[in-house]
Amino acid sequence: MQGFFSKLSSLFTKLSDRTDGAPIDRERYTDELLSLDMSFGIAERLLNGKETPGKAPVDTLKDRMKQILVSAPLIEPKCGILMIGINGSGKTTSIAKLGKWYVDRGYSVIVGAGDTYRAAAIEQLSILSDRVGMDMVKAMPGVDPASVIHDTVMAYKHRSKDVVIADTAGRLHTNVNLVHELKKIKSVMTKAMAGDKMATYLIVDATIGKNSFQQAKLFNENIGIDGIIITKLDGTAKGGIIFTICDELKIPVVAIGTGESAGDFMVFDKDKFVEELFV
Ligand SMILES: Nc1nc2c(ncn2[C@@H]2O[C@H](COP(=O)(O)OP(=O)(O)OP(=O)(O)O)[C@@H](O)[C@H]2O)c(=O)[nH]1
Ligand SMILES: [Mg+2]
Repeated sequence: MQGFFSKLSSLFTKLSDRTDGAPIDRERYTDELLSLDMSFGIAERLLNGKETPGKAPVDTLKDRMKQILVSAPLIEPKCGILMIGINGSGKTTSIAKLGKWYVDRGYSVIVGAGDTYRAAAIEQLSILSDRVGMDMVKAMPGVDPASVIHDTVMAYKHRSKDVVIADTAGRLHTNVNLVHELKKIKSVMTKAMAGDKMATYLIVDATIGKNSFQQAKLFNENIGIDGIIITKLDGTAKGGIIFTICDELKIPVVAIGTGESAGDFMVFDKDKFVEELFV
């Protein structure tokens, strides 16, 4: 298990190494889980409750973890992906990671520079797209982002690409005008996809912790979210936040970002994740 989950992992490994069948020292482990950003409620639910007769306490614990976590596979080509989130959450960087994931599997990807507020945002996406080997559609700063995304989807169709990913400008979930703009982008994109599958992914910065819940709730109510990408897990060393995000939001986590490079990316599968925590 990678560094940022190593503390969580060594804690659970300690538990699974116990062969004496004695009850888990709940107080001690609750404290340890809290120190890794897990909420008190979740730590309690994981460690308390009846043991299942005939089942090792550690297996019961694994079952409980799998019940709390929510995951889903990334959307399969041919498809469109709309990336949304607050400023600096990691949307543009995650486009490079996601794009690389598809390109590495032989799919062709085109991205749309839907953050038309800043010239630097268009430039950033352009550099990342070149590096990963993705086509890009862009317009001058200030152009209506919905029209850029519309043109990007048209190019996806004409060039027979497998995946189209739309970047958007960061925005606060509480900014009514900007959330309205996002709604328009989504509806224009959905229409342009003309029946091809589409997913909206919310990019959540793990280092923000609990502040991300209200964000996600409002974005989900207003825009609709199909999956979450949790970024900057390398900056926390406290993987417990994944449990809290899943439990609060009940929206599947599809992938996690673990660094600034395009390769620092893992798809998220809750069953594998739990098993690996105990290795
Ligand atoms: N350590 C680390 N840094 C990350 C990760 N993902 C993104 N970053 C960094 O976070 C900063 C913001 O990333 P962007 O991808 O530009 O974020 P954004 O959501 O597109 O930002 P806006 O377009 O301004 O809203 C950059 O410095 C990225 O390198 C990650 O998984 N780990
Ligand atoms: Mg950006």
